[in-house]
Parts: sequence; C-alpha cells; structure tokens
Amino acid sequence: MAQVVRSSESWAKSVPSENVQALAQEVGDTCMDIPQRYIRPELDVGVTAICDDDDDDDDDEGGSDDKVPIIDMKRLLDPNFSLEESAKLHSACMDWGFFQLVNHGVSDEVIEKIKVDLEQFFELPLKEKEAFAPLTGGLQGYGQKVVLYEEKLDWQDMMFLITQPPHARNFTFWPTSPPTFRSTLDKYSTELKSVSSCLFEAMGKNLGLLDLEVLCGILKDNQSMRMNYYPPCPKSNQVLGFNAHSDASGLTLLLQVRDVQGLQIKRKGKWLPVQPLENALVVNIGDALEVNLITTLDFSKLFMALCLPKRAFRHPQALFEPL
Ligand SMILES: O=C(O)CCC(=O)C(=O)O
Repeated sequence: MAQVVRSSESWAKSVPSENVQALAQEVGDTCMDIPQRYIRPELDVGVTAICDDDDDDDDDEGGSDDKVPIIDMKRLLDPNFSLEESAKLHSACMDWGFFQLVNHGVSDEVIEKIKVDLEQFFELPLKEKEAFAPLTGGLQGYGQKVVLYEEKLDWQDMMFLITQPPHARNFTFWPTSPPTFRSTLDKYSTELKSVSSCLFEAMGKNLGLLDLEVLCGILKDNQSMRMNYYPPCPKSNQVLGFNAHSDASGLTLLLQVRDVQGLQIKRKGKWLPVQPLENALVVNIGDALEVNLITTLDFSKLFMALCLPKRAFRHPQALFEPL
C-alpha cells in the first residue's frame, strides 16, 4: 500500500460533510428525516446478490461459483500441502481478485485487542475523537471520506492512518484513548506486514517470479489503515455504508470487527455477499498491484486473467464494523 503524504495545497477544496455517528444519533432521538444526500432510492431492492443488467461481462456460470475462495496460510507454508494450496491461491487471484485468508498467523490476542480498542475509540464522545481530525486538506486522522464534489454520501465515519514504515507514522493523528490504542495498532500493523510479505512471496512464486516483493518494492514496505465505522441507520436499505469502489492499494487485508454480513464484492457482473468467517482476513488485489503486474509482465499472458473480474467492494448495510 504505497502512501505518499501530499501537501495540503495539492488537494482541491472538499465538500463539507457531517459526522455520521452524530447524525445517526440525532435521527434516532428526534425521528428527523435522513438528509437526501445519503439516500439512494435505487438500492431499495434487497441487499444480497444484486445483478447489474448493464454489465457487459456478465457471463454467470451459475452453480456454486459464488463463494469467495478460502485460502489457508498454514497449508501454504506447510511443505506437505503448499503445492495444492498455492494452486488454490493462484486461481483465487486470477479468477476472483479476492479471497478469505484463514490461519494467517496474526495472534488471536492481537486481533481481539485491536477490535476492543477500535470499538472503544469510536464510542468516545465526538469532541474527543475530533482532537484527531485531519488538518485542512490532509488525509490522516478521524473524520469522513474526502468528497470533492456534491454526490451521494456514504453512511460511515472513518479513521485513516499511515502505519508502516514506523518512521512514516504521524502520531498527531494516533488516538491516545483507549491508552493501549497505539501499542495495539503497532502490533497489529507489524503482524499484518508479515502476512502481506508471505502472500507477496507465494503469489510471486505462482507467477514464476523469484520475488514479487522486488517487483512491488514500493508496495511491500508501505502500509496504511483505514478504519470504517458504520452507525446503525433506520433506513439501512436506502443508504450505502461504503459506495462501490476498488482499492488503490497493492494488497488490502480487511478484518471485520463484528461478524455481520454486509460486505459485497462484484464478480462477473454480480454483487456477491462475503460470508463473515471469524477472524479471517478478506484479501483483495488492489489496483496498484494489478497495474504493476500488467505493465511489468507479459501483458498478453496476464491480461485475460487479471482483467476478467470486475473488482469492487461495497458495503450496503449500515452497521458497526470498523477496519
Ligand atoms: O468495511 C468494509 O467491509 C469494506 C471496507 C472497504 O472496502 C475499504 O475500506 O476499502
């Protein structure tokens, strides 16, 4: 996840938006209407497996081809099973661009702690959280997604921090409450770095590259974290927690704090629900890695495989689920 800290001058003026958690509270307390800038009437059609008719690559093969692949990192690292698991990984990367990673080696203790610390941070009074708001034009800190022109807004608040390499961290934006927040994030970020290195290595071998980390030098050492908070919404079928998007990252590793189904991914023109698996990481090949591979390697060999899935995430339900 390459991060460049840009100067405030380089950012266009953004459209101001309200704190969604505070808005949700107000809507709950007063029964006021949700502002129209959050309402997406076209969504009011259910939340699972929505098919976009206008998609030109909609070649639904039907059957059981709708479950995000599961990759077991323990098997990937075990000489007795690594060949088989690597083949699964390769197919997940090429045919899906997504997979769920289990037995990834991040300790249960660190996972539980990051979940607790995040929940505690987002439950703080607004004033305390706003002490970590981004500076004008900046990206890091607690607040809302930067919106450059008036558009439908996401029903979420978030915090964005650069987490690796350690010297790139700006602690002005790292919460001090709960008191363990910083050390927990440090541990979590370090463990995730090992996971992504391992994945880069396995993916590189699958592609016949000695070391994908070399190819993706800039991606491997840089890491940022986006922690999303989706407040409950009385019109949850008319708002999106996170609009459809692809990630600009190299690899995205997503941890769901609560095992509630909400996340969907788009594959072959269909939105498919990602069934939460306790403490699994949802892995997504980001734009930076995809572009890097397509331009660096034999274009014709990789083009079909890497470009077939129209990759996108979205979060159609508004619920609490940071990170
Ligand atoms: O919160 C989610 O489930 C999705 C988050 C996501 O897509 C992102 O942060 O890029």
